[in-house]
Amino acid sequence: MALLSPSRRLRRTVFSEGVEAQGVSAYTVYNHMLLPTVFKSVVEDYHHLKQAVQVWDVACERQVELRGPDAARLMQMLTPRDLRTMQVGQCFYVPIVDETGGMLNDPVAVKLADDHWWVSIADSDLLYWIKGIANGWRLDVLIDEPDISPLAIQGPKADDLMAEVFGDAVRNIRFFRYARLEFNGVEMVVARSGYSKQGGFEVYVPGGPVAMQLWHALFEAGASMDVRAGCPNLIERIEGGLLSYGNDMTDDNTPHECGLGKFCDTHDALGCIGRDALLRVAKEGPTQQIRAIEIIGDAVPGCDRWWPIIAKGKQVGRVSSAAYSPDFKTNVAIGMVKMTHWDPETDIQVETPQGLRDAKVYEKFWI
Ligand code: THG
Repeated sequence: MALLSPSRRLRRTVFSEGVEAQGVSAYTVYNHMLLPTVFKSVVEDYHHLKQAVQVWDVACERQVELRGPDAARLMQMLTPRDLRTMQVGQCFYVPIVDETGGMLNDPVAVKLADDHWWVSIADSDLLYWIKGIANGWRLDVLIDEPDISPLAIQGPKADDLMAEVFGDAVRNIRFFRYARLEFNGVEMVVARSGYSKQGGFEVYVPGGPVAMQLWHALFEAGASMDVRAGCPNLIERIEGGLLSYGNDMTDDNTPHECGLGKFCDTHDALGCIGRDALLRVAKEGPTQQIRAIEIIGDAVPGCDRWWPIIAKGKQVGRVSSAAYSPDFKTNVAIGMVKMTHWDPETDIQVETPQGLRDAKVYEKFWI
């Protein structure tokens, strides 16, 4: 593939100089911003993530900030997930749907106060939808993109590394909760979360010199732990069934099709946009759903377009992400499969660029 031309529109991050010094070898574009995808190789990065600890520049997970008396009401209008039990100090994975029940994004919502929220977005321009809703409903809330950049610390040694830099308090942070901790006199939100199944944290880092100071402090403290710069790993995230908005689902899909029905509460009058549409799909059930797919045989190439899923000569779905897994010694994939073929262990075929391959559908992912 040809190179991408850098420009002001393709935003660098507050950590980009650190990422480049650590030898990033490939980027993708996410929320109009650089997101590293490879350092040594996807396979080397994968093994290292599972045995040590990595520091990830995920600044591209931009925050949409809601601030003001109507912030909580607006947040509940945006998602079918019931937020009534959510406390300050918690993070929730929340589907965001439009009026037809189509997925617009699958962010992490961070409740800073009743009248102050961050929506940590996946790759779609959600700011405009949120501003449109707030203005259309004349809500008393300010919406913007603050100068906050998530930095993820992921891997089995993440607790030890973070304890060196932020103190032992990090060890007591529970999954999808956060604490406010200081680094160099600057308070930061530190959450136990992240886009891997290896455990770890996300620090919501304010802009300015403190961002690169934190980057350097993590590498100094982690020298004995073999800390490296890393990034969300394609193989590991498929093994873990972590969905990627724009790849595995789009606004053509409902949360139920994405296996996110458990995050939808349509019984109550929560006032969520798209409730009527979701009520219908919840009642009738989806006719296709995200599944784990094993593609048997040699390593498949990268998946940069849908690969049709075929059974008895007919299309019954499509694969959207695929990679060879060194640990499971097979090709792991994510696909959308029609209900006629979504039962575990159903035999199917996948039309890869290298031809038709035997494959199997599973309900559960690998990790
Ligand atoms: N962290 C933060 N922001 C993000 C992401 C993140 N924004 C973009 C993108 N990732 C959003 N998508 C996801 C997808 C999965 C998860 C988080 C964000 C995730 N899922 C867990 C799982 O499936 O095991 C837990 C879900 C739950 O039970 O609540 O973590 O990674 N800040």
